[in-house]
Amino acid sequence: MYTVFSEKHRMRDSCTELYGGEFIPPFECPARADLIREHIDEAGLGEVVHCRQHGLKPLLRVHPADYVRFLEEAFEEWVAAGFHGEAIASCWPARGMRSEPPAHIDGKLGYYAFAAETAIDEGTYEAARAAVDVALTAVDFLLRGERSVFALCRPPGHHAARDLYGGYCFFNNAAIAAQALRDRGAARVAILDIDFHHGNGTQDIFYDRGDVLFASIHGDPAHAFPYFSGFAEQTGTGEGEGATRNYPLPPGSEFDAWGEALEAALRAIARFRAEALVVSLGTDTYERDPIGFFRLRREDFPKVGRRIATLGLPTLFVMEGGYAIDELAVNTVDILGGFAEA
Ligand code: SP5
Ligand code: ZN
Repeated sequence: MYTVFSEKHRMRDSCTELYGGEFIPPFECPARADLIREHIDEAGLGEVVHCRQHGLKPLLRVHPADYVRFLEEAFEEWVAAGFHGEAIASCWPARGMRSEPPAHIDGKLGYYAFAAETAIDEGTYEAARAAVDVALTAVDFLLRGERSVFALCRPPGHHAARDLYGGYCFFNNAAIAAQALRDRGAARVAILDIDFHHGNGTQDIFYDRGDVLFASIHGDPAHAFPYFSGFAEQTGTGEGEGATRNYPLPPGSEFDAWGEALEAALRAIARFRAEALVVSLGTDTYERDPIGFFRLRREDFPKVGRRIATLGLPTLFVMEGGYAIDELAVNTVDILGGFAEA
């Protein structure tokens, strides 16, 4: 399996995450992608290729221009406003207030953010753009006839909606890839999101569409970030009715329950007659992940890859979360290896 990678991910190197009332070094850090990159060679998964630039056009199929410009200029505006730390939202257009972007950067951050844990720093925009190029280069490989490709995206993307960032995500790499597959000939595309967290951004982007199925297995929003999205009753709207499938699971869920949800998601994808599959691949489902509450074990991850392979679809794996830094690379590459050997 080919992997697409960009060193530019390292430009996303914020030093603050708001967690439990403290500022801590972010869970979502450059070492994550570098360790996975190294382990791909150790495990012999296949060749690693650099991404190619794809420009803004395929990105603008998902995110509006005002949002892209905001992310491009946010840190500079923040510094120009006289602030000394990283750019963090602190005031939102909550219930009953007017939802329009104001002129001041402090307000703009609240307008475009849905969560405060994610700080914007100097290199964030460039790294996030490179992650999109990684995903789009992987699409090129898939359309050239590869059975599967791994887009080693960082920063991740599945929490980003059309004009919302948060949950460590800025551009929705998986959604942009799915839209590119649609635009380049696939009649129906399925997105399987196996990150521990609900892919609220991806769900929102495709919620009213019948041509892109979104299926997600995640921590029950009653107990897990992003709290306000990912309910089993959310099944899509209009043309998209039935094309969103959520499988929330309670704290402590192990592979028996998780694997059953996976089988249900795979059946939904098979019934949908997708022509291509995008997997939002997070390994924060691991029992020792510091922010997830599922209990998948090391030996479960190859099984996950093997089960996904039973669909027999051209498959694009897009990296999302996973924060148990010592085992992240092994678990992630084990899913890919399980798929490749099936
Ligand atoms: C891509 C991805 O995995 N994003 C996750 C963003 C989660 N950010 C909020 C984390 C809040 C964690 N609270 C967990 C308490 C653990 N004891
Ligand atoms: Zn996650």
